[in-house]
Amino acid sequence: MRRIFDEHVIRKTNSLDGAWRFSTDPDNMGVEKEWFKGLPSSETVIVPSVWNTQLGLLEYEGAAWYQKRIQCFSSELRFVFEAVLTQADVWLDDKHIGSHYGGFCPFDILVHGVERGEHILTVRADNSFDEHSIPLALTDWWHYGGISRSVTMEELSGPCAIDNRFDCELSSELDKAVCRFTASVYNASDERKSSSLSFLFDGKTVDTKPVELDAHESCTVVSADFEVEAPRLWEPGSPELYEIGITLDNDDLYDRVGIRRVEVSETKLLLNGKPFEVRGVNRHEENTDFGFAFPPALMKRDIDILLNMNANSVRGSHYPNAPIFLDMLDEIGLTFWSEIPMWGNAYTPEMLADPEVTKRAMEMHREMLRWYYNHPSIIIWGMFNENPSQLPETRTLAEKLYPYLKEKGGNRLVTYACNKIKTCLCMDLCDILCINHYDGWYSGDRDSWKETCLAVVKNRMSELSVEPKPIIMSEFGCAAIYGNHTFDDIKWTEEYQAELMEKALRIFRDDPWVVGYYIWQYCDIRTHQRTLDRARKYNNKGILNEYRKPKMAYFAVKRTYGEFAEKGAK
Ligand code: ADA
Repeated sequence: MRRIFDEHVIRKTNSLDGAWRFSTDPDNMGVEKEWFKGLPSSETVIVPSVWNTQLGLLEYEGAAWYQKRIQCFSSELRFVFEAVLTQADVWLDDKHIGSHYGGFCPFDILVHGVERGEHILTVRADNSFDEHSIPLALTDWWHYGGISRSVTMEELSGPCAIDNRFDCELSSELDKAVCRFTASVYNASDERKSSSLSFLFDGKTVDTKPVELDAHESCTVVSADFEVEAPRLWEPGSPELYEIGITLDNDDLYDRVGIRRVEVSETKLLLNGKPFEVRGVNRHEENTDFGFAFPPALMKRDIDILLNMNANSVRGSHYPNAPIFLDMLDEIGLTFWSEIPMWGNAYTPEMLADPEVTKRAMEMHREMLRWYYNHPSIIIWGMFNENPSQLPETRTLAEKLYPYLKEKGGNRLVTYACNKIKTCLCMDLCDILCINHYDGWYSGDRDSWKETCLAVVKNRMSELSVEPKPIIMSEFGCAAIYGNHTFDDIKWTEEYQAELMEKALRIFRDDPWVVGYYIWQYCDIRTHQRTLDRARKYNNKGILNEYRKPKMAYFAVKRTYGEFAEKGAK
């Protein structure tokens, strides 16, 4: 995968980014016509990218095919796709080798018995919707398609490490951590093979275990627990990372982890035992010129902007972000909320009760944990955003997701973004209550938050007999068109937006239950013409425009966050 460090030193990895041949398939005839044997067009595109940024394809929705000649020097291959929107089917020559649903999580495909030499790799990407889609056709972002993140081919041999999960529990005094690894090992060979597997932590071998596997068999190996005395803790301001690794006779896998503890205590949020105030932004990993194929250099620029505005957290609204962005956050010390793209009110009771929708939601969460588990920056898992949580069907879904994420998600808080503050049925199924509310825009005014939002939320909690818990204001804001100024106090202007942000933040900070804020939103984003009638076909609630030019609200938030940071968490 594309990381900011080398995942492998021994294993041979080849980037398949770069030029691929490309054909759209508007009549959906590629499978029948066996396009994996050769595409009808000789057009070239650069992967990663989304097809919508090609002239003429902005609104193209459906299937498109990508094809590339590859050279293999090993008969055992692993292809890692970091993201294909949304349904992917993959062929090696004329053999279908795998498929995957969900546009924002990596997936891998193991292939064995490949003849050395030249082959054709083909990917069919399809971003059309069906009745079980996650997300549904109604979204407040552009519906891009294509191979939007990097592709890698790895050459495997013998037993090799495919996944590596690191767990640790800190003592109550935070002066000792008990840690363990869980590795999944695959025998990429046609014979029974044995190997010696070593777990490395901070440059030292902490355990070694023999593994013996039949041809193409997998197993899970758990290290013995080991102790880290006086661990250097990960937190914003001192993002201490440890290098970890797994080595086998002929293979290796490296990662970086942090030791930290996030928890709630009554209405407080604690990071490493100290109150933590979330000064956050909602950020779509989207750019007008690149869509969801967001270049790492621009990620770094976004991080510089976030640090400049005194933020300490990002909500990856509304889908898992690129792994390399998470690497950057781990390293720089910004916290992150990761969620699946289950978005909005359009889910009907029938859809929510449909076992296929539940299956897809569960699978997306399982994948998010698989690929993102080791990132210390992730302190929150989000189950869904603005699902109709007044419906018993949403509650039934949350009853499945919440315990799953608590049990399997490591030391993280689990939540969902709620906008049904009067009628929500799920307020007990989260560690921290996250509220999306738009006073001063869709309802209320810029001063009304206490009565129209905070009091209502607390009242609903007491109606449901839910014990007090911390509240995060997970979305609030209003649209302002970049450069639209006024002497009058009117919506859509930079002045109105700046005042709303500052007023809202101060009201929230005064409430003892509110421990954090994610402004909606970091920057303007393209949004779909078909679904929402938004000015310029953009969601204009960014405090930056789509080219990251600051509006007045940016400076208001920077000033207010800076003041909060100076005063320290409540
Ligand atoms: C919701 C939603 C966001 C965005 C926002 C808005 O809260 O979660 O994705 O659509 O509303 O701008 O109205």
